[in-house]
Amino acid sequence: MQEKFLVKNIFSTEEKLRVCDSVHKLKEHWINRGGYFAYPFFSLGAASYMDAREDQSRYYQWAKKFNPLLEAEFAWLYTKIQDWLQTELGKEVKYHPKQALPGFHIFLGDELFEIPVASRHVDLQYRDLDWGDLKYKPEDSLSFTAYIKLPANGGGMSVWDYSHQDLLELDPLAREAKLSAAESKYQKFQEGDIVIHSGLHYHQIAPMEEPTEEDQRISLQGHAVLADDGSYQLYW
Ligand SMILES: O=C(O)CCC(=O)C(=O)O
Repeated sequence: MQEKFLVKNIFSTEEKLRVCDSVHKLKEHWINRGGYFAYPFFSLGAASYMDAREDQSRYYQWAKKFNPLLEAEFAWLYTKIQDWLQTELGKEVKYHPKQALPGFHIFLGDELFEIPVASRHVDLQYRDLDWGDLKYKPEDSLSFTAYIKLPANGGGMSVWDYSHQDLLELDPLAREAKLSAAESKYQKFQEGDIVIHSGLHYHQIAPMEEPTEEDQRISLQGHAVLADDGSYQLYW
């Protein structure tokens, strides 16, 4: 079965520029995520899929550090996204007070991004977090991305028709083999789009097409769990 995407273009040119300016203003706080090859990939904010994987301490330390910074600079953006999600989802939407606020993925143009360096994954990282007393329905989690700036040749996600459930019984090697053998679909998005999906189909930040040094890919990334009280609780 195919993943369904809800896509709306909600950001004006001024708003996109404002976000980009703010992201660059906070450059000293970008975290280099380029790993061994030091490719120019950064985050602004703590991300559970990278920072809470083995243990939670770095995630919560960074959430404490980055949340006030992000809140001070992007309060208007968080309100806009919260209002939009509430309207689209027909449910109350809250930023969970304990978790990291949705933050930014930042890629600067580099030919290395022509190869798919991002991970192919499903979004199950809520499992790695401490939700305190909150009870939620894991099957109703969702992911959202706001594409603020995209490379000149476009950007989006590679998406596979396989869901987490489809490949659950396979061991990691067999799962990778199955995904590698399968075609993915390049789901292109436009600057200013915000996109909601289940996060439960295998997906990956799509490689860039002939990137130049002028290109940038800046997106706001968040996820949500549906709490038993009927509210979506947002985090990164
Ligand atoms: O930036 C994107 O296109 C998607 C990012 C993503 O899949 C994620 O962070 O879970």
